[in-house]
Amino acid sequence: MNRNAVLTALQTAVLDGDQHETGRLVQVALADGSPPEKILSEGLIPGMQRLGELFKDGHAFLPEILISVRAMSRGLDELRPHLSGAATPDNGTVVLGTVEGDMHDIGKRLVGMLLEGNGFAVVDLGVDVSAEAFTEAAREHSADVVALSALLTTTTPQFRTVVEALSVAGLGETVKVMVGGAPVTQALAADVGADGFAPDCVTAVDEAARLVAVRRGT
Ligand code: B1M
Repeated sequence: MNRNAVLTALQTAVLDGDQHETGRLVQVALADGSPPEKILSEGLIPGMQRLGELFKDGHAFLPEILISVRAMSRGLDELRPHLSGAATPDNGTVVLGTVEGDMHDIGKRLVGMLLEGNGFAVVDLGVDVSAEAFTEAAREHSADVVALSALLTTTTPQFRTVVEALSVAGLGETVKVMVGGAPVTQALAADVGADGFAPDCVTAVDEAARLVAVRRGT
């Protein structure tokens, strides 16, 4: 199989929810010399996106999604050491999490992995994270950026809650807030008072770097 065929097969393995094949194909792609970012953006993510479309159109259901999530997680576990290996975490500290009421974590994990791989120290608080927990972690870790993910239109209002909690805690002027997730737009980010927005995990790295530079005045 050539490199592109491996990536196409990887999409299918995620879509089919075949966790063993997903793990195996990530190893094959790495051994073939495909860059980890390419395995992510042309193998794993399109498989999950295709499933999302099928779900939206009523051709896939929650059980299929859960099985594919397991396969995707297996692929991410194989990829993680290769995305995070080289860099030293001195580009800034990011406190990351999915907001309260929201259990979606795949996109957030991708953002965290790419930030780590690009030299940021990442404190991942997980999913369903309260504004208080974000604020405490930002203070405890002297965060440069608090990065908030939301996948539900019903949970995006939590962005504003976190922005306000940081402000009340006296961190509003120092800590920068970045938001993202499938239903999030630049306009929404501005509306909730966030400092930054990224539409995908690759752009999130550039946006975090921009916010750290603004915060540090560099
Ligand atoms: Co849910 N779900 N889900 N779900 N789910 C969506 C989001 C939905 C769009 C499906 C649909 O109806 N078409 C819909 C939301 C509708 C809306 O509000 N607009 C939905 C719903 C309704 C629900 C439930 C309410 C279903 C129910 O129970 N009736 C329920 C809610 C549970 C809860 O959170 N309280 C629910 C549950 C679940 C599962 C548990 C089954 C599972 C999540 C498992 C897990 O994450 N561990 C799940 C999944 C998998 C999905 C879909 C199919 C796929 C999401 C995903 O992982 N995408 C999704 C449909 C879809 O998105 N098309 C759907 C792949 C991932 C790589 O993309 O997360 O967008 P994404 O991340 C991207 C960017 O958005 C960005 O970078 C990533 C990569 O480039 N990004 C950031 C993400 N965070 C960022 C942060 C940043 C910057 C960029 O800076 C901080």
